[in-house]
Amino acid sequence: MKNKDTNLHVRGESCFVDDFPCPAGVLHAAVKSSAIAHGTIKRIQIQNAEKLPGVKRILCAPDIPGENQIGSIIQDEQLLADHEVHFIGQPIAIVVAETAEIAREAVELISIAYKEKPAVVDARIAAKNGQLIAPPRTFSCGDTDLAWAQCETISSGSTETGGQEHLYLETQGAFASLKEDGGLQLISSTQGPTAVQRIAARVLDLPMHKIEVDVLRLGGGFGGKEDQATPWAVMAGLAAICVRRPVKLILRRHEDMIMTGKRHPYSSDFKIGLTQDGKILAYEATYYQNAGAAADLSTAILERTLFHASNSYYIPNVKATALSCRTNLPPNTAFRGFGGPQAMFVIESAIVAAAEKMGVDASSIQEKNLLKDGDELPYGQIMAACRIKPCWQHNTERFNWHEKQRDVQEFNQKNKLVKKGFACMPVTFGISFTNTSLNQAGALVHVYNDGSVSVSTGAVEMGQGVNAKLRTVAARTLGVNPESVRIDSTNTGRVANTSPTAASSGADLNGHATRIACEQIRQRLIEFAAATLKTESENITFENSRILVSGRENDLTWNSLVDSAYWARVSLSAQAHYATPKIHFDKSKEKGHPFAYYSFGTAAVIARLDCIRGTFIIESVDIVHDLGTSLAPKVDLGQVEGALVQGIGWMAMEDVVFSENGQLLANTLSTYKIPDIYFAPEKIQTHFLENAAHPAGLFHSKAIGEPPFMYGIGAWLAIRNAMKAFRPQAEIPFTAPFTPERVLMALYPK
Ligand code: MTE
Ligand code: LUZ
Ligand code: MOS
Repeated sequence: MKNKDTNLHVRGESCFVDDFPCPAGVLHAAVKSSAIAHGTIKRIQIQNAEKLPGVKRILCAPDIPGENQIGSIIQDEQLLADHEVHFIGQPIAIVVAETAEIAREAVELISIAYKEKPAVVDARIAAKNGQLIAPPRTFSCGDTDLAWAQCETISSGSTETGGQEHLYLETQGAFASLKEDGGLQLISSTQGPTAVQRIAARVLDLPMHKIEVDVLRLGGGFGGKEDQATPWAVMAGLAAICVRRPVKLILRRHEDMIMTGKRHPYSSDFKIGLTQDGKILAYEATYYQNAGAAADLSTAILERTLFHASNSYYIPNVKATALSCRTNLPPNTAFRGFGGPQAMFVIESAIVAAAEKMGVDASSIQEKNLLKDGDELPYGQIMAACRIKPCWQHNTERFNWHEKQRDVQEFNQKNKLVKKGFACMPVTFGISFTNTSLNQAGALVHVYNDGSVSVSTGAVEMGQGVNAKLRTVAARTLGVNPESVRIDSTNTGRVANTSPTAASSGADLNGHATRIACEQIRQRLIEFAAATLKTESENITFENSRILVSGRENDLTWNSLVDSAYWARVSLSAQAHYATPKIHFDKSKEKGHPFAYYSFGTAAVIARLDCIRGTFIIESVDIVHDLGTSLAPKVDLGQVEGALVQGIGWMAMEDVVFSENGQLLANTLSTYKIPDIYFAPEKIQTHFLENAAHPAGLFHSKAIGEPPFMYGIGAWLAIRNAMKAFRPQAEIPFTAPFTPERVLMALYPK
């Protein structure tokens, strides 16, 4: 089944926030933000802006009726700065005007006088200054101090991974309109409608039931709209309340890039110890996370970094410490992988460092240490239904690693200035929100008396195909064809108290809730059909929109049964709630069983490097991925390929550059480059592991959204191997992204 939005997208008919027809009297908002990275506001002059024809109102912190506070986990972030500013791009005032152009012109006429303070943009410096978002956390198992003595090889080093701009095609935005009782409807481009509702209620001093948040679809989120869609919706709501007219607020690309947070850059230290035969005995890591100026989701992201410290490997002695460091950059936020990729880069770097010292191929160390059933992870969860070895094994055989490695070697012998590198990347990613409480979802299903079905859940469609999956779930459970199922918009009035669509678990959580709601309706209809046909309910099944008795068709169709059930006063609606069973985590011990299950896979990457120019091409990526029994194989294939290319972009192209005083320099699409089809690997082959049913999963499926992102690290490893083939003695830093400039600097050190 294709993503159900495909036809609309191709014809340009899909509606995003900015596409909804505007009601009469709509006004437009634009945001004035801080020009300095750290300091205090001495004076805000709005007179000139107010005088501009078409300007209706300028709103600042004192205009906020409730709390000027949008922080979710830690309440440390104002909607509009009232006194101190902490990053360039921090919102200070909102202009409401007849057109977006006038609003933006007025923004330029607002003048703000600041008293500047020194800015900190580096995580390690922030840590040294004691600027932490929360106390450091450590996950450990065994005893690393004792283990070092038993190690044959010990390597240590430091790594750097950069930020990443989400670059969702649809920029942040919202549309707010008033209801007759002073309530609000917010149409928001958010992954978390309930988060928007909750924070809007707090800031606008309204009960949550007076705020309805509606989301049709997003033009991409990638985590950037898990928390950071909220302020724009709240601002539109604030403006609508203050001017008593509908208000639209859409960020321009440039504004979006400057004002919103990105993937967290990390600076990390590692130490790894191995036995003579390549078993990893001990591993220590310290992560300095560059959180930016406010907590946002940083502590949750840091927690996932700790969970994935050892990636796909069993290591008996581990000590991983993580610090979330407050700097004067925009608050960094969720981005596909949520701290997992940053952790995996460090352990893979450590393995490379050890392999170089031991004179072996990193892949031999990777393979020797892969997890298996019964292994305990540093946070106490016992590995079960582990498929990392089958994925690895299958990849070596199906895609002929030995031949590939030989070809690469031969190529390198024949070519002096162009070199190839081969590398593998195993990924083991825990599925569940690490905050156990978030692992719940709701669904509301209506069957109308013509037999058509409408499904509402908390899931937000952002291109990942969750609606296609939910539709499959409802159709299969009710035994109707998918065309008779419609997935309605995500609306806080229909499904309440939802978790954001994130952590790759949108389809899992909302799919289970949909299944349960559909099962309730099905059961009622089965009993009604049994009574009508004078048989036992066990004999009744629904298939292809027909009602079968003991497997045989008869006159009853789904449509006729539903209609008679309605006239017999059988309820055709159901609401259901799902909470992931068995998961738990004790933060006081840092031990537990936080994940419902794991997603596994391996990628083998070949890179071809031009050693004169520093440019490279990713020749091929061969993937074996375990997605259980897919609910929508084409959607999942798209997720694997998209995540892979996004991951390679993070590792080898996208460079978020800030100046020392906190100004984003890569702030347009001409200075911030993301992968396009020419940069994508020349060849991607994806194989889904066979016979991989996941019994506890939704129709035996597994989550797919984030795990393949981390295959991108394989590209970094492959480029590095190509560099090593050119300069075996070069000291190549463990720094990403490997842009051509960085590659050249490492190949030709001064
Ligand atoms: N795919 C597309 N096309 N657009 C997106 O914004 N977000 C990713 C992933 N795939 C995203 C995407 C992220 S960060 C997550 S967490 C998951 O989709 C969320 O959706 P799911 O839980 O339904 O997989
Ligand atoms: N969001 C979140 C996430 O709040 N908790 C998580 O564990 C998570 N994991 C991945 C992506 N988003
Ligand atoms: Mo994805 S980072 O969980 O939105």
